[in-house]
Amino acid sequence: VSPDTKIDLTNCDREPIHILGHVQQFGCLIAVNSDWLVQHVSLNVADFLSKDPESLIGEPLKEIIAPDALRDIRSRVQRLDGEDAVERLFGLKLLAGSDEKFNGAVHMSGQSVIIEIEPQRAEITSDYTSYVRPMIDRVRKAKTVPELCKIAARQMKALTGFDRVMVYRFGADQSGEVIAEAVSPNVDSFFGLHYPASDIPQQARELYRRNLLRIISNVRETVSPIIPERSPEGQPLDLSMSGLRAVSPIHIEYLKNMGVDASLSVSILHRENLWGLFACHHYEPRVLSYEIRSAAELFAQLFSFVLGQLLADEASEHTRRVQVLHDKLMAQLAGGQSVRDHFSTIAEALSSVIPNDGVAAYVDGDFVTLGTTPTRDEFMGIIRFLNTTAGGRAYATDELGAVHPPAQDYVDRAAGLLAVPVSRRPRDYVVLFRQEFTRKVNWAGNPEKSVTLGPNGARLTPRKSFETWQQTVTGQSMPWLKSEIAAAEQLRVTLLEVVLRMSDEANQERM
Ligand code: BLA
Repeated sequence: VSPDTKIDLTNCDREPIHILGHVQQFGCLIAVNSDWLVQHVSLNVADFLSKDPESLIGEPLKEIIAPDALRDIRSRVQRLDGEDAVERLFGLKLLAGSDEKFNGAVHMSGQSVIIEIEPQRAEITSDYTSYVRPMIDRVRKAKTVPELCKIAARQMKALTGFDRVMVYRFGADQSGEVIAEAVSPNVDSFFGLHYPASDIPQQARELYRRNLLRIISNVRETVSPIIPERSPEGQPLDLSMSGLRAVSPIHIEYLKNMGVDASLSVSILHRENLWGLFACHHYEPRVLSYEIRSAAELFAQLFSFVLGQLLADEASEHTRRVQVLHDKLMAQLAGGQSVRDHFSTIAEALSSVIPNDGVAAYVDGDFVTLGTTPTRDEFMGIIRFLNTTAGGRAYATDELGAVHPPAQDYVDRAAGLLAVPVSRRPRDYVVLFRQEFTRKVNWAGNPEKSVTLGPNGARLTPRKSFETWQQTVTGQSMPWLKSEIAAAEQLRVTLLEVVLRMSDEANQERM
């Protein structure tokens, strides 16, 4: 980074973490080309296979490992299915004439086959799936998302033996919160703490959607370089799907600053998106056997399904309640009166599915309210704002003052609104209001100072202090949930029908 380069957090997003060219020491890597000639090895093959790394480059793989093992590896490569597929091998006898067993993984990286090898560390069965069934039986009993995450954190802790297992959930702004945690005795809690988006940069999140598990077994070890650094075509080896990949030095520094010696994280996906992570810390170096890592990954995948089901159940229950409400409203509002006459019915109906502090409506020049709302004059200002913004659909903001500055003067009455247009042209609205809700957010360190300049000048370093930093958020209401906005949109259609019917009837009476 040159001194005049602007240092900002987007620099983090540009670190090419998939081609950093090193593996961790708990295993070694061999990459071969389509002729099964060795293209790259990590220098630590010497420790595992007792071979001189330099001498292996260009050699046929069959000269290096035992025939049976090679046959197993080749058949797994044939089984690879799809771009990011990885096949696992357990109990390989790689060395001719030796009974020593290894575990391995194979995957494609461009035209190369990457073979990752580590000693078999567990005496236990290679049937890692057998660990997972009882874990899933436990989590399936949960009725709510927080309960589910709490049980899952405990199960994950029992499986991996990490000192701290957290369920870390991403928010809409990509910052995150620890929503469940299981810790060893004498380990302080991070429950409820928030972390800024920049702690996990964009390219890392993208990678974690493809490769679900990463372990950093010892933040203090010297990682092993892959030789040669580049292929004959001049390309570094893409380690996106590797399990041994040594991670970004910036992140290593972050973990050291946190006082962590080993880290494990497993992705939690919801509809292809990264919903959160199991984030785990250990206060000593920790190498997990490949079986346990595989079980942790499978557990997280099944957990994601259970989570998806709970979230879908919650959403469909809401939709069902709104449907009931629709039917009820259509029946109740059949008569020929005006919206004013029915306002309390409408307001109460809306409030039964979308909690609020007040409801106001402006229909055909009529202004009616219930509960805590802005005044008529303030409301007319809001209407003008909505006419340029809402675009005919339900519109929500939890910080009206940020988009409509006059509202800063009445946050005590309306800090957030959810507006439902009830005529085809912009003009008439039913609006739900929420008052200011002052809340405290506990951050792990000041989020505005998530990086500092390092001792060597213009180099980004993660923050040193994770001491709780309390932010007081003002000027905002409780946020409108996605399901609430969806309900409002569903009810907009109902109200539109009702309003049209009323004005039809009114017109007929006039004729
Ligand atoms: C990666 N950052 C990560 C990862 C986690 C976090 C979980 C995934 C790797 C792992 O499993 O350890 C962050 N860890 C957390 C958080 C908690 C936790 C939030 O336990 C909360 C409890 N990090 C910074 C800054 C930069 C940065 C300023 O703070 C960039 C300048 C970078 N973080 C960074 C990078 C990675 C990362 C580059 C990717 C590491 C890799 O996979 O190579």
